[in-house]
Formats: sequence, structure tokens, C-alpha cells
Amino acid sequence: MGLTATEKIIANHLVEGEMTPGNQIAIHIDQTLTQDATGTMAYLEFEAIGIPKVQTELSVSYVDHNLLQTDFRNADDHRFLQSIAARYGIYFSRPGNGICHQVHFERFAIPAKTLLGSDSHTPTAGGLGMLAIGAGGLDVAMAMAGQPFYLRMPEVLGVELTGRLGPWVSAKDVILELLRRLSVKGGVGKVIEYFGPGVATLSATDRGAIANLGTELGATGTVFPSDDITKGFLEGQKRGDAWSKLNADRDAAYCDVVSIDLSALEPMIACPSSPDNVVPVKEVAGRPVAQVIIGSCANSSYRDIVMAAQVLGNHEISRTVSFEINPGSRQVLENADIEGAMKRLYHSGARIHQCGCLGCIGMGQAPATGTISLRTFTRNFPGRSGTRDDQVYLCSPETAVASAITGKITDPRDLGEAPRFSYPDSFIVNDNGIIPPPEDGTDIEIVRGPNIKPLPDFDPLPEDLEAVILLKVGDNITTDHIMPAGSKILPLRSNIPAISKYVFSSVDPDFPQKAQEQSSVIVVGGENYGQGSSREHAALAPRFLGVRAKLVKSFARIHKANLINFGIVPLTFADPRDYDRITQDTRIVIPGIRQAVLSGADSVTIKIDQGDPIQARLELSDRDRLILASGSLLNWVKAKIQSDK
Ligand code: MIC
Ligand code: SF4
Repeated sequence: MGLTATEKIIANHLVEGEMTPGNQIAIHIDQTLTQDATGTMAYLEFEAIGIPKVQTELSVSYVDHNLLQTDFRNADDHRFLQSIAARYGIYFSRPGNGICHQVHFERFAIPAKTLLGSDSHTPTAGGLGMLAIGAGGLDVAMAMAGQPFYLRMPEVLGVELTGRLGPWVSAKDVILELLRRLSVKGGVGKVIEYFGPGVATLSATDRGAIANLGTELGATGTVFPSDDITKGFLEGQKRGDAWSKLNADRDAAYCDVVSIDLSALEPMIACPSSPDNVVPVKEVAGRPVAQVIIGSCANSSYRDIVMAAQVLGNHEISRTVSFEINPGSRQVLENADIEGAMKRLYHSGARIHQCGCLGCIGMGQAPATGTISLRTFTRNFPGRSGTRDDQVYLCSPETAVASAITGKITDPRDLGEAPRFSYPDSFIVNDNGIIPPPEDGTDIEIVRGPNIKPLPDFDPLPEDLEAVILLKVGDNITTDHIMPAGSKILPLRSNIPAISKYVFSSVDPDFPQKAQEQSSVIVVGGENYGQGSSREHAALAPRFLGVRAKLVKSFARIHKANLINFGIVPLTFADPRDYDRITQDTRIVIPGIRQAVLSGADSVTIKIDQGDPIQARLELSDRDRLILASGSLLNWVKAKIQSDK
């Protein structure tokens, strides 16, 4: 039987394990990326591993999240990141140069290679035929140290595209339709691979937008074939040499196939407050809108910004709308400017911001109370915008601009004839925002401001675990609930004691204090626990507060890996009905937990104050078990390095 494109990449990078879905495998990583909000910790971890230089073909450090400099802290982190990049052989993309995924797509992504990034939307590069995966900072640090990346062999879900997108319908509508059909859990344990005649009708950045939101399906990655369109894009970037062909064999077997007829799609929109709460735009048309933003790693490419300007034409922005543009990169900004798009945008009243994540992670641009904000972003989890009880809708640039003109949610087809968009013959490629590392960085001094605090130490797993269930939450809890971001909290990412004071702050603001009064804590949750971001702080900070286990119905992939990396035991209910039996503030004991983890047991017994004990499953690889027993991945690696000496 033939192979899917995904399997071909995995087979070429396989270091350990058998390629049977669900099996633990290890793959070689060619490239890594970090962004500043996860990167400071990732580089502190890399330093702690003690390797003199990165071992990858290419590693890039981006500064795109913490751009708001309200005091010294983010600026300190930027200087630290720049100096540590030069020291260890890492490219540095300066603040304002653009969103990591957009810049990586333009300047570094290579078909058929592997990329590991400390950001959940790393799969964007799958639009160019890469196997690009999001992971916690520590996993990325390990990859920079030349270690393989461990994961469960994913199933490959085929999405067959036929037809061609009609006027006013664009890439975002394709992935919103898939989210409508499959939900935020639909891709867990899978790579989404696109094939079929419709693929050739999509530009490279359209594919990037679709791959980007595959993350919202919970998928491990998204892979598009690498074809003539990919080649044309890379040639436009003056990187034609990086191209190689990649596609699935004719007789490749997918675990399942979903078919989408592009011609039949209509403009779609995700309603508050989940990316899978999707309906056709016409169903919610007419609701008044106060803010419209075009940006984020999902929709801020040249095509998206120029298209926005074209839709706007000679229209003016509604007086009741704040219309905002966050270009994805300086390359986008510069080329859109030459085309005349920027002028048209600001002439009609748009607010132009710098290139970066900005409001997508609550770094400014918070909407006003009780108002609707329409965004071309990736996520609309509750409160993520910075405003409590926010009403954030996610849509395409076309729907966004149409709504900015009318002041209410508008199906762009109501504007009449669609503008025609075409790419310029050549792009201006200007890399002055990217600083290559020196040949030898050994003498470079790493600059550490007072905001950079060392990593805390974590003790090994105890023989028995006695703990209190301090919090019980429901399904689809996001890492934004566990460890919120935003302009107040993000500057604390390199200071674990300080950031831990905000763990679960939107769910139970007293959690940190109550946790510190206990010796050990356990959290209970429902399905898809820890979906969303790759931030390891959602494991690291709770661990700092004494959380030693999480008992849930099911986990999201990256969060589960982060829990293991920081010594929090991930447990799942053997019988999900036990979830209803367990109450907050109950004391529990797991006798012999360490022995169970180390001996390869697949379950443990949890004794509770009242009632019958509960059985919980331990779904762990041998490596996971050793890490958990050591107390953290870093403890385990350091011990290994010592014993190898
Ligand atoms: C996000 O979109 O949630 C983020 C902010 O980019 C995160 C990373 C982080 O929390 O720093 C992600 O997607 O991984
Ligand atoms: Fe940045 Fe938003 Fe993309 Fe996360 S989803 S990388 S915050 S633009």
C-alpha cells in the first residue's frame, strides 16, 4: 500500500518506534522556532541542558507576542532573546518584524522537512508541505539540543478538495466549515492532509491559513502537497532552491476521508466563544459590530491585506466601528504598501498597527463592554481579548471588511461584485528584520535583566500521593483558562513565581493561594482538557503551586505532553461516569503512585474521602514514566547526561 505525504515525511525522519497509529515514535527535527512568550523559558531550558550550540539545520527566535512595552520587563526579555540567539547559533527576528508563523512561512519553511515550534500554530508551515508541529518550550529546547521529538504516531485524516472557491469565499471559510463539521476535538491524534483537484486552486498562503486553523481542530499538524504553486511561492521569496515535490501515493490509505466541494462553500463565521461554534454568516447578519480587526497568523498575509483594501474600494468605514489592521510581517506591509493597499486602508479610516500578534493574545485592542468584535483571528475563547464577557466572532477578511463598512455583521456577497485579486510578479524581499547568528558565538554575553528568573527545581514523584481536589472544571477547558495571557500577565512569562499567582484566575482567583496552603493538589476536568495554546506555563506554574496530578475525561495533545514534562501525572477516568461522583475539596490518596508509574501499570486506584475508590488510567510511554518519576524532563535529562559522563 502507498503512503500519505505525512507518512513519507515521518518515514524519512523516523528515529525510533513503529509507524502504527497510537504507537510512540520519535522523529528527527530539522528546524525549530520559538516566539518570545514561550521562548524565554525555552532558552533558559536549553541553557540548563548545557549544549554549546543548537544542533538543528535552522533555529529561529521570533519576537511577536510581547510587543507592548509598558515597563522594562518585555524589553528585558527582547534583549535576553537577542543575546542568547547570537550565543547559541539561532536566527533572531526582531520585534515588529512579524508574526512567527507568517515570517517562517515566507523566509524559512521547506517542503518535506520537519519543524517543531513552541507555539500551537506552528502547523501553518504545513501549507508549504512541511510536517510542522507545536510543542512546549522544553520539547523545542530538546530538539535544539539535537534530541528527537517524541509523539504518538498520528492517524492521517484525508480532506479531499474539489471545485473552486466562489466570489467572496476564501480559505478561512474552508477551515471554518471543517471546524463546523469536526469540532475542536475532531483532529486530536491526527494529522490533517489535503488532496484532490481543489488543492491546485488554492494559493500557498491560502493553504497556510487552512493549515493554521487545523490547530483549532486539535490536530497534531496539517500537511498540503508541495506542487507548482508551492514552487512559485518559494521562487517569489527567492528561495526556489528549497522546493521539492511532495504528494501522497495514489493508493495511500487515510483513516477517514472528508470531502469538501469548494464551489459549494459560503462565507462562514465562528460565534462566541469557541472556534467550532460555526454558522453561515447570513444566519447572524445584522448584529451590530463595534470593532473589526484583520490580522493574526491565520489571516494577515499579503493576499489578506490587499484583498481588504480592494473590498474597501472607495467605501468608508462605519462611524461606529473601530477598523484595525495588524499586518502579519514587514514583508506583507512593505509589499502591500507598494501596491497602494496601505494608503487605501488608512484613507478610509483604518487604524494601522505594527506587525505582530497584538490583540489576538490580548496585547491591546480589547473590545468595549457588551460589544461585538469581528476578527480574522484563530481563537475566540472567553475573555482572551482582554474584556470579560467578550463577544468575539472569527471570520474571513472579506466578511470582516464588509461588516466594517456597514457597521453590522454582513455577508460579503451583499456588496455586489467581488474584487479580483492577483499576486504581483515579484515580491520585495527584505530581511533586515532578521539577524543571522555569528559563526562563533562563544564570547557573546547573555543579557539578563531583573525580569529573568531562574527555573524552579522540582522534586521527584513521591511514593504515595495525598492531595486535595482543589478545582473541578468541565469540558474543553483551554490553556487560556489555566494560565491566562494578556498585557498584564504575559510580561511575567520568564518569572514563574510571579506568573503562578494568576493560575486559573478567570475560573477561581483564589486558586493560587489555596494551592500554596496545601502540600499537594489535584485538578479534575472533562473532555479535551488543555486545548489551545502550547504554553508550558499552563503546566509549569500549576506545578510550582503544588499541582501533582490532573484527572480528566480526555486531554489535548500538547498540554498532556507539557504536564509530563513538568512532572504532573496525567490521569484519565477509567469510567467517565465517575466524573460526576467526585466533588471539589475532596481529599484523595493514590497509594503507590510512583511504583505504578515506574512498573508500567496502566491504571491506579484513587481512594476518596467518601464512597468507593475510583480507577484512573495511566496512558504513558516508558519514557513518559521515567520523566514523571524524576519530577521533570529537565531532571531526567540532566541525570542522563551525568550518568553518560
Ligand atoms: C496563542 O495563540 O494562544 C499563543 C499565545 O500563540 C500560544 C502561545 C503562548 O501562549 O505563548 C500558542 O498558540 O501556543
Ligand atoms: Fe500570535 Fe494569535 Fe497566532 Fe497565537 S494565534 S501566534 S497569539 S497571532
